[in-house]
Amino acid sequence: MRLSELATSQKGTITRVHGSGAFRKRIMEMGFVRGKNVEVIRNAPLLDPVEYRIMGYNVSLRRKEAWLVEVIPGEEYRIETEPYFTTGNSVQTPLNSIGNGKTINVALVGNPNSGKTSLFNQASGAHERTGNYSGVTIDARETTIHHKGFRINLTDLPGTYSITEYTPEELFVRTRLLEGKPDVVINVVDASNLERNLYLTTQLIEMNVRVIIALNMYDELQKSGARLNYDDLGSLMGTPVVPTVAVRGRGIIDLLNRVIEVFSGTDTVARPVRINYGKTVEASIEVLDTGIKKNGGAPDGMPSRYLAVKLLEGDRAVTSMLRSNPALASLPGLAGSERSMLAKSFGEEADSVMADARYGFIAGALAETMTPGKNAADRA
Ligand code: BGO
Repeated sequence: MRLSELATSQKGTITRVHGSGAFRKRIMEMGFVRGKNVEVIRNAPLLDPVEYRIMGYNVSLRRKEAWLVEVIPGEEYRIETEPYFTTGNSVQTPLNSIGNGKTINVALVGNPNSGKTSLFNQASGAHERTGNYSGVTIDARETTIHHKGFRINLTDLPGTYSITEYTPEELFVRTRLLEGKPDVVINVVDASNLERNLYLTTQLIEMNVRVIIALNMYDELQKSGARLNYDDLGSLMGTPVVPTVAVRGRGIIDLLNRVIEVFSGTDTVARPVRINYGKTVEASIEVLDTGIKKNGGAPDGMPSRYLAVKLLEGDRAVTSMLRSNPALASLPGLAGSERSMLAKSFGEEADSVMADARYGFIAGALAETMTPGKNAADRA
């Protein structure tokens, strides 16, 4: 049946997402993927939109959008995640080389409401000055912090759920990361809603940037009774994890210490990891990655695997960037053939399969490191 057919308070398990383009990708990134539980918060007959709860968030969808999501009623129904989504060392060099200077450029990224502003204010308030500057239409705040003999330029980028291309904020964040090449990225995540927040982290991992996770709202996680071995989580994801309670300024100094260690290459946890999409998708990524490398390589030192992944997902910004590059102009066509082949093989679009894989990667990492507390049921 369709999601729009569930009544208020009814729960369901998602089996498939139909539709195409931006809408489908967007809701998949919000967590509407195969196997996830969803609950109807408010569904009044003939009224739009309908409100749902998924992965600890309330999301409103228009009725005709909810009709594109297939569900099985009930939350007992479990769809097992493929077990092969493991990490492996990446063969690619990170976007940024190890630093040896005394100035560190750090970008702050995270979901809205993860506590990014609180963290930025605490970090800057304790130090020297805060300035504002503008992007094209979007503001990013900057501050300079002096810590242990280093000058840390901290830029607060707009809050986003994903780093794709569907909102100006997302594109702004992506461009600032790929072109601005900060030395270190601090990814602020809401510890009380890890599964959803770590989706953005998987995208950062794919960009091959040096990431540190600020495990914010750690107080909320502790209050819920959940237990998390955050050191192990960091090892699995190749990103150091530092618990913080930004509103109280807790953990900020540890975070800055870790920034210096990652920048200097002395951190033992930080390493590039690869999200494994499974044999069939990996073969398509390999075709595109090799195609990019054979034709002069990725522009501006971008990671070729990242571009291959984006091409396979049908990312319009990456597709048009490569089309305008004579050496790489054939790649979007090749990606189209690979996408068709994958759609036949999986019975669903490549971007669905890949969003599934990212959530599988997160689920695998959390299964090994976290014991959920109360209120966990609605996030399953
Ligand atoms: C309100 N722990 C807890 N418990 N809360 C935190 C933490 C933390 O570590 N860090 C931030 N918050 P932003 P974005 C609020 O504003 O920094 C809280 O969007 C309220 N406001 O105080 O704005 C923080 O920049 C009324 O909460 O996040 C803020 O990423 C009642 O998380 C919220 C309760 O933080 C978002 C909270 C009128």
